[in-house]
Amino acid sequence: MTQIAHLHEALDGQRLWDDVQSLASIGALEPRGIRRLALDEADNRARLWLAEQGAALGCRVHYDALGNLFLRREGQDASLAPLLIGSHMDSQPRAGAHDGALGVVAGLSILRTLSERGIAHRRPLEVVAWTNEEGARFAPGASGSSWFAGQREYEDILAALDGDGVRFGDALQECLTLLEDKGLEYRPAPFEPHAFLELHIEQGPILEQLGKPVGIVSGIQGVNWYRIEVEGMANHAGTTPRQARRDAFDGAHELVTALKAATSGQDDDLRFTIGTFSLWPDAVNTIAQRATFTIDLRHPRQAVLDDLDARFHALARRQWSGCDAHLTVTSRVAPVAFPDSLLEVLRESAGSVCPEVPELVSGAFHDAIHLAHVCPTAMLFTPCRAGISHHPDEHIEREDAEVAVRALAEAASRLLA
Ligand code: HGY
Ligand code: MN
Ligand code: MN
Ligand code: MN
Repeated sequence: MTQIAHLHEALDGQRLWDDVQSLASIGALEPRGIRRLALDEADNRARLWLAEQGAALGCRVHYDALGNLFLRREGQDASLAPLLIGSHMDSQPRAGAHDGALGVVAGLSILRTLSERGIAHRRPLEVVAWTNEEGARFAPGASGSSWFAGQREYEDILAALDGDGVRFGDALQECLTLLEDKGLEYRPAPFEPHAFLELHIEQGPILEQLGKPVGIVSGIQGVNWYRIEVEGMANHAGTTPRQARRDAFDGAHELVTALKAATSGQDDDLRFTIGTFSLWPDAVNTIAQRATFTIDLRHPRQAVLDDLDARFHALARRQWSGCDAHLTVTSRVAPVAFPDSLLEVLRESAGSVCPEVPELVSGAFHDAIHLAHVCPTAMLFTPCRAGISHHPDEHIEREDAEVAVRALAEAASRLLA
């Protein structure tokens, strides 16, 4: 019987890659990429696929009140808090196949190895797929993990609406009913894991530039999301004289220019993104009554986020081209630094499969940003080609993924033993 100490060598690279491809086929787009928006039909099918894999390995499959899915493999001492490994399976609208998915499949491959090789371990292991990490359909993101970690209220999450006016709570109820009909075990309440580990693609260029298959993530930068509505007055595009116009597009344009100017003095770590912008009533020959846009603001230091938050609120209180602005903070997540005790386990583990493993701070948020508030948490990265992500061209090399999963397995073996 294989000992837990040899878990990472026992892991079957081909099965890992088969699992990557199986999950990638759910919500696949032509000619490439995937679409699995939170709680849509494909995202729910991915849950059923994962549940089937777990059941076939003898795991107990639970889901909680947010639709987070857990595959549990008992250890010799069921009273111990489980090691939790996982990530998310929901995606951006036109995404690559590995953002989040690789971290779930990595957990599954460790479960598969433990089960098929009959490896004994003291502590239980749970592999998790968190609900709505991306926030692309229902903002803000990381719904499942933030609720599990007590960072967001259940009712607030359920009230979110998607672009078609569908309420998160209604989409969630469909998902929970599906899981119940499949006979999965409902375990509503969160629990305190022993530790949480997440493997994720880097979604940046650093590891590829260093030529390294794995990296240790020491923390995640903070992220604020805003929605801004600029209110003018609709009117005839051709007859309304200049001085009588209250054009919401002009107002938004001026306000965006001022917001960007407010960030100009910041260091190069700052990230300011306007990813959505819409006009209403959205007619070629009608002056816009309303302009609505979002801001995604990120920085490793909370003080910088707080300073810009105050400036953004001050700018939103002014008039712009005769229009009023209304700023709503839709998400504020503080930066986190992972504990050195767990990073040390990752250094030793990753160091056993790869020399000189680099360490970096994550530019993207992950479910780990919330789990860090409930248990020792840390992450591993593996490179994706040119750092491209949130795009169908997202690509990982099988060999890199395998090294990174073996590093994760080695860390798991130390925490399960
Ligand atoms: O936006 C993010 O950082 C994550 O990929 N959802
Ligand atoms: Mn992700
Ligand atoms: Mn993502
Ligand atoms: Mn390739």
